Amino acid sequence: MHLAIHNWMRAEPLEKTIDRIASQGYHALEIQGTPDQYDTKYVRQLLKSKGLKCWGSVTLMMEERNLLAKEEAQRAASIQYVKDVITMVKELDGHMVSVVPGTVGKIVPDSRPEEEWEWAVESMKECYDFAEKSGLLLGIEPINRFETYFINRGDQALALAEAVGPNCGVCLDAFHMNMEEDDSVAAIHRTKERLVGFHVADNNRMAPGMGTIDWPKIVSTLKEVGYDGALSVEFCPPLDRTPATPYPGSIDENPEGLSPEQLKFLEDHGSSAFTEEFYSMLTQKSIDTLRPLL
Ligand code: LER
Ligand code: MN
Repeated sequence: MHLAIHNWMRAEPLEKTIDRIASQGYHALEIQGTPDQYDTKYVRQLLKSKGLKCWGSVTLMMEERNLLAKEEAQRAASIQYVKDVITMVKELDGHMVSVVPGTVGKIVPDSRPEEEWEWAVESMKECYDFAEKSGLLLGIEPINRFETYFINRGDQALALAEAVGPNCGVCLDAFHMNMEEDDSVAAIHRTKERLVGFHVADNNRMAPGMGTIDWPKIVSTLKEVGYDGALSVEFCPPLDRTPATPYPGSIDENPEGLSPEQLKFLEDHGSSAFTEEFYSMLTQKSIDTLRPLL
């Protein structure tokens, strides 16, 4: 197992992110699914120059992106988006793509369950065939009920992965599991054959070690089931606007380079823009908690 980190949680130049994570001792980046934004030749060089790898990417299911949308054209555009993310990861010599099938923040369905399931399977099959040809793995990621009504638990992701194809994987996320699973350890055991990615944040979505999740137990369970991929750090902190805040000055009042869509995406995760100092503290805290457990 090795340590990776996502970069969608704060808008900043990739050079800055890469410098920080290299100096803190991370091994890899799970790069945000924004293929339009990256020149892969340049990013590959940048990673290499700091001794880092690209582990994979995560789909950012914002705005109209939805693999089980009612409208066929919307599904087609969402499939093309996932294919573009796969191509980006291939060009970065990465390994996998975590796929959230529905739009983040869409918590009310607008079609019948049978129809949606069929659309989700069809869309995922198209993405899967493309990933297979590219030599990459897909991991369907369950997220909590306040971000999607569709896939919230490992068993649901497993059912979808089984309907999609023999190599279709599942990506679990300790933060979401803590909210939705009856037993996270048992869920890891049930998913083991298809586990291709694992995201980490604590129960309050702060850095691992800043909440109540039993990290030694989670990491030893991953070892027990033979998971040998990345632990991808993905905190997305709540921002305290009251005088009770333990982190005064953590809110970034004038975020640079944050588009309205990205801001909405952060808000749909219960977070917002935060300062570089706060971010660096969280990336450091994550590695301090996890590195001794690897
Ligand atoms: C993505 O990995 C995730 O965990 C979400 O909350 C959906 O973007
Ligand atoms: Mn995740």
